[in-house]
This record gives sequence, structure tokens and C-alpha cells, in this order.
Amino acid sequence: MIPRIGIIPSEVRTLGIERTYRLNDAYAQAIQAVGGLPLILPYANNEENVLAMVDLMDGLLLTGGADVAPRHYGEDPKVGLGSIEEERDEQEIRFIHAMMKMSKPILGICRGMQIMAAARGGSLYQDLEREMPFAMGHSTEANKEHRSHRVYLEPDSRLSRMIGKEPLWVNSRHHQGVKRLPQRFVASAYSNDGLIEAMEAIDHPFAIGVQWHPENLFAIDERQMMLFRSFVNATKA
Ligand SMILES: [Mn+2]
Repeated sequence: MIPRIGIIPSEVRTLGIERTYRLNDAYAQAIQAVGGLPLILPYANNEENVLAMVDLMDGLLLTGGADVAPRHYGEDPKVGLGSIEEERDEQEIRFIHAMMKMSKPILGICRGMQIMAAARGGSLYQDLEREMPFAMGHSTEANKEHRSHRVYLEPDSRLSRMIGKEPLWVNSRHHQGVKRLPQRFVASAYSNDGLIEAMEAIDHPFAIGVQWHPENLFAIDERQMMLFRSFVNATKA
């Protein structure tokens, strides 16, 4: 059986037009490149359907996108907060809790890491430039595969055991970041300014978040491919 990896799309709302879904193809291609079957999940309208969908999935991929609403980590909005997707936040939080409960693997990418942090009791910088002193440029305008800055992996982390301990050059397209880690998570990588660039659950088989975009790098960097491979392999364990 090919491991089934659920992906929750982002919501597109245009005034006066009904809601539609959107997903960058790179995520679906990355999952297939390592032998997984990506499946786009519609928004569930009740808890029973969340559980039914989670039951069908072997893993969950949380993708990039808009900002997380600060109420999910107990803050009011600050100047610098970008656009949010109210319904997507709700959906992803419900799916995260259900996947964690069933001990099924989760990989969070960029916003995916941030929503995982918010869902599990962590908090975010609403805007790095305004809130984090001496933050480096984490949203430099460049091609999607431009390797912008280094991340330094924690030598004892699951992440470094999967993709190696050496510093890793990553792309960077985020203006938010994880401020406080969620409960039962540790940092698995930092950038030079001290920002958490990856995190992992300590008592879950595979709940890992990365702040960069490996889906744009797996074709040119074997270590980024290893991240997806480890994720999909974890669903078979
Ligand atoms: Mn970055």
C-alpha cells in the first residue's frame, strides 16, 4: 500500500465568490518523489469527518501560506501581522490534534510548523522584523530554490539523525517564526540570529516542523529529499 499523505489546502475567498481551495503543486510532487500518495483533504464540517479523514491517512503534511491568527496563541494582533485564513486555521488545528492523538506522522512546512506550534501551546513572532531584535532577513526576495541562509542542526535531534548534522543552506520565505516552543517539543535547528528554524516532538514518532521550504529544494539537494523520505517512511513504521 502506498502511504497516504493528507494535505489541507489553503482557502481562497474573493468577495462575492464562494470559497475555493488552493495548493502549490510542489508539495504533491515532493511526496510522490519519495513514494507517497498525496491526497488533498476538503474542510470537514464536523468532528466525525475529521476523525474519518485522519483514519484514512497515514501522514499529514502541513503547508505554507498565510499568517496564523494570533488568538490561537492568546495574543491580540500587532502591527505587522499579515493576512490570515480563519477557517484553514481551525481545520489544521483539529487535524493536528487528531493526528497527534493517533500517533501518526506530521510534517509541517513554514506556516505548517507555525500552526503546529500554535495548536500545541507554543507562540509566534507575528512579524520578525518588528519583534525579534537582530533578526536576519528571512524573507529576501529571490527564486523559490534560492538558498538564503544556514541552519544549524542540534546534534542530538531526530532531524539531524535523518538528514545529517552539518549546517544546511535553506531558502527562507517567512516573516513570522516560532517564539515559544509547544509543550513536549524541542528545537532541532536554529539560524544564526537564534531563531528556531526546526522543531520536533519528543514523544511522538514523527512530528517535525521546518521553517524553510524543502518542497522547492528536494530536486537539487539530497538532504531535503531525505526529509521527505524520512517522513513517508515513518508512516510505514
Ligand atoms: Mn529563515
